[in-house]
Amino acid sequence: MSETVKQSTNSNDQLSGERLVELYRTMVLSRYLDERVWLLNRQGKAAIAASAQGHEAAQVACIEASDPSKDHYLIYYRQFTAMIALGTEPEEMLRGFLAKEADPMSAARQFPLHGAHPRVDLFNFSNVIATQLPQAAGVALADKLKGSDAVTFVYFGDGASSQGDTHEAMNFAGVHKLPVIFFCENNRYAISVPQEKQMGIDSLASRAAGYGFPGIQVDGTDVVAVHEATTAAVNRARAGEGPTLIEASVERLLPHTTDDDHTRYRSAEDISQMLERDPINILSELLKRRDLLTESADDEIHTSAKKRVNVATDTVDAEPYPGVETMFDNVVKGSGNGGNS
Ligand SMILES: Cc1ncc(C[n+]2csc(CCOP(=O)(O)OP(=O)(O)O)c2C)c(N)n1
Ligand SMILES: [Mg+2]
Repeated sequence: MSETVKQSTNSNDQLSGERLVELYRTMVLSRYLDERVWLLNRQGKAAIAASAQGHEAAQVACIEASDPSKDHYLIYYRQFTAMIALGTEPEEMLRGFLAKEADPMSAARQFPLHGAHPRVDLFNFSNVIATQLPQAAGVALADKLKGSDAVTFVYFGDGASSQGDTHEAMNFAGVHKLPVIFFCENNRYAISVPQEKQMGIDSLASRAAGYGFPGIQVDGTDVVAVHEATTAAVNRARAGEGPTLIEASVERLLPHTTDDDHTRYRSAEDISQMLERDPINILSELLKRRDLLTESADDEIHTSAKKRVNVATDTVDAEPYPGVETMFDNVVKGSGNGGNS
């Protein structure tokens, strides 16, 4: 049932030139903010970060094919760009990374980008991999029972696809034809474990056949191709035809997290090849080829993103940490055993 790798046809996709430039703008902002967080970690200010560098095109294009006014998104820790595309402000992201009092996600109680972000309807994101998939099946089931045509998007990595939770969620969603899109960002690594040591198949999308719904492999560095594939999956889901598995092939341009050094397990050749698949360069070249972006407009996009990130950094750096007296606020306590349950 799975199809081969989709490249953009540029023929029948609905993305206008104007929207393509807007998506590029979001990707560039995400890239600078992501780089800044990495620097803040090296300065000892941000405890840990997982980067979306290399995943930006897949994330913006998928969201672009959705309807944030009604759809649901269950994200994972590498969804930096998706969070921005869904309306999270750079300040809000930084408050999480710098564990400031005003962190909207966990009030500085958890890892950065963990917890929930109610203002943009994002909930329960965690680094316990694959837990979000059965939850997504549940959200989609609720929508189906309510008669809503909302679609649930759930994001995960190639490593998470080996968890039992993933199998259970896809099986359940296939049986009940739930309006859920399983969006796998396959960067070929689960921390240091390469894909060939994680699974005995080349195409993760081919697994969908075992659950009774289509699986599609798409070039995740190609905004137009991801948008086309996701639009088709959204149409299927809204029409009551059930789930789709999209495997977006991306690159993880940085180590797994700020605590990792991928030169210890990736060859120099692997690293130099993946740098050629940087989605920001790919989209910039596409826009210029199509006369949608001039060099000076490109410079302006980069300059304004840098400024936006500088303003956000200065603002949040000056904000207070939570007071010691608030230590037990927002913490769920057990009962009957002194709060140790
Ligand atoms: C249930 C569980 N097992 C193991 C881990 C440790 N762990 C954290 S991230 C990760 C790799 C996940 O790789 P992948 O799903 O490919 O996502 P990526 O980080 O590459 O985007 C692992 C094994 C975890 N957080 N949760
Ligand atoms: Mg991975």
